Amino acid sequence: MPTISEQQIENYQRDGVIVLRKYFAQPWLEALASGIERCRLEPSSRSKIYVDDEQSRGHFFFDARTVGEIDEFDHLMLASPMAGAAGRLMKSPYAIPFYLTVFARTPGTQHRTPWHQDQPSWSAEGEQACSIWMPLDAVPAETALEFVRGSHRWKTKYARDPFFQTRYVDDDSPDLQPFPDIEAHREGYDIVSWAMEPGDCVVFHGMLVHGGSGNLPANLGRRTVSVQWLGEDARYRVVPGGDDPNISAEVMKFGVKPGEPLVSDLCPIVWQAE
Ligand SMILES: O=C(O)CCC(=O)C(=O)O
Repeated sequence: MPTISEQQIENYQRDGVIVLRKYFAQPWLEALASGIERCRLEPSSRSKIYVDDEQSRGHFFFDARTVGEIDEFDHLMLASPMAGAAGRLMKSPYAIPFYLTVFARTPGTQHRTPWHQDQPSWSAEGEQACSIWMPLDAVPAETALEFVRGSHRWKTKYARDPFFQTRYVDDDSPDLQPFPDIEAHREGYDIVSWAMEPGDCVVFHGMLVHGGSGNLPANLGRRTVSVQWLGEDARYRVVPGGDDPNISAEVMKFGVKPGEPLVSDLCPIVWQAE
């Protein structure tokens, strides 16, 4: 299993994001490509077509899958070196997978994912929460997913762009602030991103502001999986207006109650610190 150094842990804790180079070998990439194919053929009720305009702006498919739905995704969540990276970087004694998202764009798709934070829409609260974003295609710098370094410590939860599921937009929680216009004031933010190769991945905190990953050239598509990981301090919460994607319904089927750890057959402990 690839190792995670103390320096990498410190960098992740400080910046809220870190790139891991050559973390996954080729067989993982091939299996995930076939998992994405299967997912596209049999999308779940959580799937979305964000863009469908082959002629000009391309096609952009999204889905979210839990453990027990697609074998190739289960293998990544339950038996890959991803869990160890998540647990070590979150400084948690254990890591549990929450769910996996698929972002698949056809060559030439321009549409960027809007700037957002993930965790305000998750039915899991806690500091030990991260996503690991793993592209199966090369990521040239000008098409990269971008991150506002250190924004996981902002302590502000922002409302989301209507691009995302409308149920969440209806959330009238008083603590959600209007999202700042980062695109119009990019120079005011510490924005970082990385050109990547298949096998690399980026780990980022659940509260880190991020967006992008569009602007694709005509000869390059983008298939990505992003796994959401939780640690020891994570607790199940009911999001007013509904979580996005809707994982809450599944969590409740496994008997987890609000305020409890999410550890269950849906979110099993797959890595523990020695
Ligand atoms: O790949 C993308 O377009 C967005 C990824 C993302 O927002 C995530 O993984 O949380």
